[in-house]
Amino acid sequence: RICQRYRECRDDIDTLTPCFLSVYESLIPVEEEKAKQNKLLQLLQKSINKEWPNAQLHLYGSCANTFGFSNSDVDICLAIDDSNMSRNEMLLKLAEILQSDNLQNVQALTNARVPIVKMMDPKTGISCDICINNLFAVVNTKLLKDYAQIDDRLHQLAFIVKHWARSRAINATYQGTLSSYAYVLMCIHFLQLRKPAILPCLQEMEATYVLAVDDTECAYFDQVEKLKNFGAQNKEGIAQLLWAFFHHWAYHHDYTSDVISVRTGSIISKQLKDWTRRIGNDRHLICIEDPFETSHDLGRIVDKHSIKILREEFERAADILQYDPNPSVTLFEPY
Ligand code: 3AT
Ligand code: MG
Repeated sequence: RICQRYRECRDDIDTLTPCFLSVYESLIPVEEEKAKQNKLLQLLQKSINKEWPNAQLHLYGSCANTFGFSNSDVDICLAIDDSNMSRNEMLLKLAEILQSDNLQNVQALTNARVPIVKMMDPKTGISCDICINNLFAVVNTKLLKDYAQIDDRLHQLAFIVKHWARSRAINATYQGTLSSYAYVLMCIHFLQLRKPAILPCLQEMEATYVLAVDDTECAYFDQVEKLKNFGAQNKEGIAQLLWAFFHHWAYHHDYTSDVISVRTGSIISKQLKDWTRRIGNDRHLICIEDPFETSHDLGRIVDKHSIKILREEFERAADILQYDPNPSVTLFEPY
């Protein structure tokens, strides 16, 4: 591993950029897809308002943070103020409303970390997860969307990394691998640390957006249109960045002591977070700090077995970008 750490990137890396850009373009959802999602949202809003006139639906996750594929699920948050009902009662009632509106596979998952109702719209085939009053998700969705507007290379990198993770079957938290949200944070952090930096750290800048969620103040600089030229001094193309991204996670990241933190735009220590040992099911074998729920490690679901799989996949990807004659194909070969 040591000798691999210091090797240089292949000479022809920039000639690979056009191939990766066409992979990226093939992943961007078409406008019709968005229109279908919005229509479904309006229908749901209507049927929910019959029961709860003041309730509001918000899109979150990849259909609102701009990192969605055309076949991504639609994540919806129901914002409602009903002090007469517990959240579980609301979830069960929501499931009832949806069922009577002929939505299919309606399931209330009341015991999940973020309890949700799952369902599928038979007319469009769109699957949805609906959570209740989860404002953290709405705020972290906005943060990701705002970062995406600063430099196009974040979008390119994150789409390709998500596509790679799906192709290689390492994008499933229930199997101990990472969520899409975690992969996008890894990309943002990586671009914050490039030299010169491609992304700033919005949470370290003067706050222009502030929202209190429970007892946490979520604050950051959100006037991103003023930051359009932020990364201009860095001329790296997407192929070079992919090479460096996978190299970082394969050969440079210190898994024993480092936590990546988009909130601070830096690496912080596991010691500082008290994430050095296993507590219950949280193992902290790869540490990704949530930008707002800072006691939350997005890597905590990764176990002894899946960390090995993840690291082997990072190494495979780094090696493909280094040596393979056709990396924009080989990288995504199904697992
Ligand atoms: P897909 O395109 O659906 O794969 P996504 O961005 O919708 O990507 P997820 O489905 O993993 O990502 O998650 C949906 C949103 O839920 C993203 C983020 O706003 C929130 N979220 C997911 N996991 C966490 C988490 N562990 N902590 C806080 N928020 C989370
Ligand atoms: Mg989603």
